[in-house]
Amino acid sequence: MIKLLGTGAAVLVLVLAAGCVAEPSAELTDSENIQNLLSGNSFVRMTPLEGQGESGDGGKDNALPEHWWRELSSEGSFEVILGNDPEMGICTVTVIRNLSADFNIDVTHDGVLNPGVKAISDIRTRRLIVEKTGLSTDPHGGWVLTHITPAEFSLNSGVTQEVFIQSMKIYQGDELTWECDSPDTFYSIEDGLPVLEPGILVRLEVEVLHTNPQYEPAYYVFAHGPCPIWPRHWMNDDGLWGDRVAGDGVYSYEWYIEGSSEHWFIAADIIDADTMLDEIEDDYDSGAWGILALRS
Ligand SMILES: [Ca+2]
Ligand SMILES: [Ca+2]
Ligand SMILES: [Ca+2]
Repeated sequence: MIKLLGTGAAVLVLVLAAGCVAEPSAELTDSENIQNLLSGNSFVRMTPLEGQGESGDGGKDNALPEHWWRELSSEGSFEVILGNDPEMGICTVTVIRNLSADFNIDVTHDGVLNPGVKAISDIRTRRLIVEKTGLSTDPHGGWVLTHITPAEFSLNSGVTQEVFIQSMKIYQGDELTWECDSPDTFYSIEDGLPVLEPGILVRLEVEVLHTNPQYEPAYYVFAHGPCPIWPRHWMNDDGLWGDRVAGDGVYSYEWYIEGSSEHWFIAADIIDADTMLDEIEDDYDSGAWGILALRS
Protein backbone atom coordinates (compact mmCIF):
# COMPACT_ATOMS: atom_id res chain seq x y z
CA MET A 1 0.00 0.00 0.00
CA ILE A 2 1.11 3.57 -0.51
CA LYS A 3 -0.11 6.91 0.70
CA LEU A 4 0.53 9.83 -1.55
CA LEU A 5 -0.54 13.19 -2.84
CA GLY A 6 -2.74 15.73 -1.23
CA THR A 7 -5.95 16.34 -3.11
CA GLY A 8 -4.45 19.51 -4.59
CA ALA A 9 -6.32 21.64 -7.05
CA ALA A 10 -8.62 19.64 -9.27
CA VAL A 11 -8.02 20.66 -12.85
CA LEU A 12 -10.93 19.00 -14.55
CA VAL A 13 -14.38 17.82 -13.57
CA LEU A 14 -16.17 15.41 -15.84
CA VAL A 15 -19.70 14.31 -15.15
CA LEU A 16 -20.30 11.11 -17.00
CA ALA A 17 -23.86 10.02 -17.51
CA ALA A 18 -24.38 6.28 -17.77
CA GLY A 19 -24.65 5.10 -21.36
CA CYS A 20 -22.98 8.17 -22.87
CA VAL A 21 -19.44 6.84 -23.20
CA ALA A 22 -17.65 7.46 -26.47
CA GLU A 23 -16.08 4.51 -28.29
CA PRO A 24 -12.33 4.08 -27.65
CA SER A 25 -10.25 5.61 -30.40
CA ALA A 26 -6.85 7.21 -30.89
CA GLU A 27 -8.76 10.45 -31.53
CA LEU A 28 -9.89 10.73 -27.92
CA THR A 29 -8.25 13.03 -25.40
CA ASP A 30 -6.53 11.64 -22.33
CA SER A 31 -9.41 12.66 -20.11
CA GLU A 32 -11.93 10.95 -22.41
CA ASN A 33 -9.83 7.79 -22.43
CA ILE A 34 -9.62 7.87 -18.61
CA GLN A 35 -13.41 8.27 -18.39
CA ASN A 36 -13.93 5.31 -20.69
CA LEU A 37 -11.43 3.22 -18.74
CA LEU A 38 -13.16 3.90 -15.43
CA SER A 39 -16.84 3.95 -16.41
CA GLY A 40 -17.24 0.21 -16.85
CA ASN A 41 -14.42 -0.94 -14.59
CA SER A 42 -15.35 -3.42 -11.87
CA PHE A 43 -12.60 -2.06 -9.57
CA VAL A 44 -14.41 1.28 -9.54
CA ARG A 45 -17.73 -0.23 -8.46
CA MET A 46 -19.14 0.90 -5.09
CA THR A 47 -21.83 -1.19 -3.45
CA PRO A 48 -25.03 0.51 -2.23
CA LEU A 49 -24.90 -1.73 0.92
CA GLU A 50 -28.50 -2.73 0.35
CA GLY A 51 -30.33 -5.91 1.20
CA GLN A 52 -31.51 -7.81 4.25
CA GLY A 53 -29.14 -8.60 7.09
CA GLU A 54 -28.91 -9.96 10.57
CA SER A 55 -31.39 -8.26 12.89
CA GLY A 56 -32.58 -8.37 16.50
CA ASP A 57 -34.06 -11.79 15.84
CA GLY A 58 -30.53 -13.15 16.06
CA GLY A 59 -31.01 -12.83 19.82
CA LYS A 60 -27.68 -11.06 20.22
CA ASP A 61 -29.06 -7.73 21.31
CA ASN A 62 -32.70 -6.97 22.07
CA ALA A 63 -32.01 -3.28 21.47
CA LEU A 64 -31.63 -4.04 17.76
CA PRO A 65 -34.69 -3.61 15.54
CA GLU A 66 -36.74 -6.66 14.62
CA HIS A 67 -35.82 -6.01 10.98
CA TRP A 68 -33.96 -3.39 9.02
CA TRP A 69 -32.60 -3.09 5.50
CA ARG A 70 -31.61 -0.57 2.90
CA GLU A 71 -33.36 -0.43 -0.46
CA LEU A 72 -31.68 1.37 -3.33
CA SER A 73 -33.71 4.03 -5.19
CA SER A 74 -31.08 5.46 -7.54
CA GLU A 75 -27.33 5.76 -7.87
CA GLY A 76 -27.12 9.08 -9.70
CA SER A 77 -24.38 10.12 -12.09
CA PHE A 78 -20.75 9.11 -12.12
CA GLU A 79 -18.57 12.15 -11.46
CA VAL A 80 -14.89 11.94 -12.42
CA ILE A 81 -12.48 14.58 -11.12
CA LEU A 82 -8.92 14.56 -12.46
CA GLY A 83 -6.49 15.74 -9.77
CA ASN A 84 -3.75 16.80 -12.19
CA ASP A 85 -3.08 17.28 -15.88
CA PRO A 86 -2.97 13.83 -17.55
CA GLU A 87 -0.11 15.16 -19.69
CA MET A 88 2.10 13.89 -16.83
CA GLY A 89 1.27 10.30 -17.82
CA ILE A 90 0.03 9.48 -14.32
CA CYS A 91 -3.12 10.92 -12.84
CA THR A 92 -4.92 10.87 -9.51
CA VAL A 93 -8.67 10.66 -10.01
CA THR A 94 -11.61 11.07 -7.64
CA VAL A 95 -14.83 9.25 -8.48
CA ILE A 96 -18.02 10.38 -6.77
CA ARG A 97 -21.38 8.63 -6.93
CA ASN A 98 -24.48 9.77 -5.12
CA LEU A 99 -26.86 7.27 -3.63
CA SER A 100 -30.56 7.57 -2.82
CA ALA A 101 -32.18 4.79 -0.84
CA ASP A 102 -34.76 3.91 1.79
CA PHE A 103 -33.81 2.79 5.27
CA ASN A 104 -36.55 0.37 6.29
CA ILE A 105 -36.71 -0.13 10.03
CA ASP A 106 -39.08 -2.19 12.20
CA VAL A 107 -38.55 -1.65 15.93
CA THR A 108 -41.72 -3.38 17.17
CA HIS A 109 -40.80 -6.96 18.12
CA ASP A 110 -44.23 -8.40 17.34
CA GLY A 111 -43.38 -11.08 14.78
CA VAL A 112 -44.88 -8.88 12.06
CA LEU A 113 -42.90 -7.09 9.37
CA ASN A 114 -44.22 -3.54 9.84
CA PRO A 115 -41.31 -1.14 9.15
CA GLY A 116 -41.16 2.61 8.90
CA VAL A 117 -39.03 4.25 6.22
CA LYS A 118 -36.29 6.88 6.56
CA ALA A 119 -34.69 8.59 3.58
CA ILE A 120 -31.04 7.92 2.76
CA SER A 121 -29.02 10.41 0.73
CA ASP A 122 -25.37 9.37 0.66
CA ILE A 123 -22.28 10.35 -1.25
CA ARG A 124 -19.68 7.70 -2.05
CA THR A 125 -16.12 8.76 -2.80
CA ARG A 126 -13.20 6.77 -4.08
CA ARG A 127 -9.80 7.84 -5.38
CA LEU A 128 -7.79 6.06 -8.06
CA ILE A 129 -4.47 6.25 -9.82
CA VAL A 130 -4.35 5.74 -13.57
CA GLU A 131 -1.16 5.50 -15.57
CA LYS A 132 -0.40 5.72 -19.29
CA THR A 133 1.68 2.60 -19.87
CA GLY A 134 0.88 1.88 -23.52
CA LEU A 135 0.53 3.55 -26.89
CA SER A 136 -2.21 5.97 -27.88
CA THR A 137 -3.56 3.27 -30.20
CA ASP A 138 -3.89 0.75 -27.32
CA PRO A 139 -7.24 0.30 -25.54
CA HIS A 140 -8.19 3.45 -23.61
CA GLY A 141 -5.27 5.28 -25.23
CA GLY A 142 -2.77 3.21 -23.25
CA TRP A 143 -4.21 4.21 -19.84
CA VAL A 144 -4.55 1.55 -17.15
CA LEU A 145 -5.89 1.57 -13.60
CA THR A 146 -3.16 0.82 -11.04
CA HIS A 147 -4.44 1.76 -7.55
CA ILE A 148 -7.71 2.35 -5.71
CA THR A 149 -8.66 3.62 -2.27
CA PRO A 150 -11.55 2.19 -0.28
CA ALA A 151 -14.95 3.71 -1.06
CA GLU A 152 -16.05 6.09 1.69
CA PHE A 153 -19.78 6.52 2.37
CA SER A 154 -20.83 9.88 3.85
CA LEU A 155 -24.13 11.63 4.46
CA ASN A 156 -25.39 13.98 1.78
CA SER A 157 -28.75 14.67 3.43
CA GLY A 158 -28.19 17.75 5.57
CA VAL A 159 -28.18 15.61 8.74
CA THR A 160 -24.88 16.09 10.62
CA GLN A 161 -22.87 12.88 10.42
CA GLU A 162 -21.79 11.78 13.91
CA VAL A 163 -20.63 8.21 13.24
CA PHE A 164 -17.47 7.21 11.39
CA ILE A 165 -15.38 4.16 10.61
CA GLN A 166 -11.76 4.70 11.75
CA SER A 167 -9.96 1.54 10.73
CA MET A 168 -10.47 -1.88 9.14
CA LYS A 169 -8.38 -5.03 9.49
CA ILE A 170 -8.91 -8.36 7.75
CA TYR A 171 -7.36 -11.47 9.28
CA GLN A 172 -7.20 -14.89 7.66
CA GLY A 173 -6.72 -17.36 10.48
CA ASP A 174 -4.58 -15.26 12.81
CA GLU A 175 -2.65 -13.55 10.04
CA LEU A 176 -3.37 -9.90 9.31
CA THR A 177 -3.73 -9.81 5.51
CA TRP A 178 -5.21 -6.36 4.81
CA GLU A 179 -5.57 -3.16 6.82
CA CYS A 180 -6.63 0.42 6.39
CA ASP A 181 -6.55 3.37 8.78
CA SER A 182 -7.45 6.09 6.28
CA PRO A 183 -9.82 6.07 3.30
CA ASP A 184 -7.14 8.05 1.41
CA THR A 185 -4.79 5.04 1.36
CA PHE A 186 -4.12 3.70 -2.15
CA TYR A 187 -3.94 -0.05 -2.77
CA SER A 188 -2.43 -1.69 -5.83
CA ILE A 189 -5.08 -3.58 -7.78
CA GLU A 190 -2.27 -5.98 -8.69
CA ASP A 191 -1.37 -7.13 -5.18
CA GLY A 192 -2.86 -4.77 -2.58
CA LEU A 193 -6.49 -5.88 -2.33
CA PRO A 194 -7.91 -8.53 0.02
CA VAL A 195 -7.88 -11.95 -1.64
CA LEU A 196 -10.36 -14.37 -0.08
CA GLU A 197 -10.63 -18.07 -0.57
CA PRO A 198 -14.05 -19.74 -0.13
CA GLY A 199 -14.19 -21.78 3.06
CA ILE A 200 -11.38 -19.88 4.79
CA LEU A 201 -11.97 -18.43 8.27
CA VAL A 202 -11.64 -14.65 8.19
CA ARG A 203 -12.16 -11.92 10.77
CA LEU A 204 -12.99 -8.30 10.15
CA GLU A 205 -11.98 -5.92 12.94
CA VAL A 206 -12.93 -2.26 12.92
CA GLU A 207 -12.57 0.80 15.10
CA VAL A 208 -15.26 3.46 15.03
CA LEU A 209 -16.05 6.97 16.27
CA HIS A 210 -19.24 8.58 17.56
CA THR A 211 -18.75 12.33 18.01
CA ASN A 212 -21.89 12.88 20.10
CA PRO A 213 -23.06 9.67 21.80
CA GLN A 214 -26.53 9.92 23.34
CA TYR A 215 -27.48 6.31 24.02
CA GLU A 216 -25.96 3.11 25.39
CA PRO A 217 -25.05 1.49 23.10
CA ALA A 218 -24.49 4.66 21.05
CA TYR A 219 -24.23 2.87 17.70
CA TYR A 220 -24.28 -0.46 15.90
CA VAL A 221 -21.57 -1.81 13.62
CA PHE A 222 -22.07 -4.22 10.72
CA ALA A 223 -19.81 -6.24 8.46
CA HIS A 224 -20.71 -6.69 4.76
CA GLY A 225 -19.16 -9.22 2.43
CA PRO A 226 -19.23 -12.86 1.28
CA CYS A 227 -20.83 -13.99 4.55
CA PRO A 228 -23.11 -16.94 5.32
CA ILE A 229 -26.91 -16.61 4.82
CA TRP A 230 -26.93 -12.80 4.69
CA PRO A 231 -24.41 -10.40 3.18
CA ARG A 232 -24.49 -8.31 6.39
CA HIS A 233 -23.81 -9.27 10.00
CA TRP A 234 -23.68 -7.57 13.37
CA MET A 235 -20.20 -6.87 14.77
CA ASN A 236 -19.55 -6.98 18.52
CA ASP A 237 -17.06 -5.78 21.13
CA ASP A 238 -18.27 -8.23 23.76
CA GLY A 239 -15.43 -10.73 23.45
CA LEU A 240 -17.82 -13.08 21.63
CA TRP A 241 -18.18 -14.64 18.16
CA GLY A 242 -14.56 -14.05 17.25
CA ASP A 243 -14.06 -10.74 19.08
CA ARG A 244 -10.72 -11.25 20.83
CA VAL A 245 -10.97 -8.66 23.64
CA ALA A 246 -14.20 -7.42 25.23
CA GLY A 247 -14.60 -3.66 25.56
CA ASP A 248 -11.38 -2.60 23.81
CA GLY A 249 -13.17 -0.56 21.13
CA VAL A 250 -12.36 -3.14 18.43
CA TYR A 251 -15.54 -4.56 16.88
CA SER A 252 -15.27 -7.98 15.25
CA TYR A 253 -17.08 -10.43 13.04
CA GLU A 254 -15.55 -13.79 12.14
CA TRP A 255 -16.88 -16.09 9.45
CA TYR A 256 -16.09 -18.69 6.82
CA ILE A 257 -15.96 -17.15 3.33
CA GLU A 258 -19.13 -18.11 1.51
CA GLY A 259 -18.21 -19.25 -1.99
CA SER A 260 -21.77 -18.88 -3.31
CA SER A 261 -21.97 -15.21 -2.28
CA GLU A 262 -22.18 -12.45 -4.88
CA HIS A 263 -20.98 -9.85 -2.37
CA TRP A 264 -17.23 -9.61 -2.97
CA PHE A 265 -16.97 -6.23 -1.31
CA ILE A 266 -15.87 -6.03 2.32
CA ALA A 267 -17.47 -3.09 4.07
CA ALA A 268 -17.79 -1.87 7.64
CA ASP A 269 -20.88 0.17 8.39
CA ILE A 270 -21.68 2.11 11.59
CA ILE A 271 -25.27 3.22 12.26
CA ASP A 272 -26.19 5.73 14.97
CA ALA A 273 -28.44 4.33 17.74
CA ASP A 274 -30.59 7.43 17.28
CA THR A 275 -31.40 6.14 13.78
CA MET A 276 -32.08 2.60 14.99
CA LEU A 277 -34.37 3.40 17.95
CA ASP A 278 -37.44 4.69 16.09
CA GLU A 279 -39.22 4.26 12.77
CA ILE A 280 -40.29 7.82 12.03
CA GLU A 281 -37.65 10.49 12.69
CA ASP A 282 -35.79 11.80 9.65
CA ASP A 283 -32.41 11.14 11.26
CA TYR A 284 -30.57 8.52 9.17
CA ASP A 285 -26.92 8.69 10.29
CA SER A 286 -24.36 6.19 9.10
CA GLY A 287 -20.82 6.02 7.75
CA ALA A 288 -19.03 3.19 5.97
CA TRP A 289 -15.83 2.15 4.24
CA GLY A 290 -15.72 -0.63 1.69
CA ILE A 291 -13.03 -2.31 -0.38
CA LEU A 292 -13.35 -4.67 -3.29
CA ALA A 293 -12.28 -8.22 -2.38
CA LEU A 294 -10.85 -10.62 -4.94
CA ARG A 295 -11.70 -14.30 -4.98
CA SER A 296 -8.71 -16.61 -5.00
CA1 LIG B 1 -42.39 -5.71 13.76
CA1 LIG C 1 -13.12 -6.17 20.98
CA1 LIG D 1 -34.17 8.87 16.33
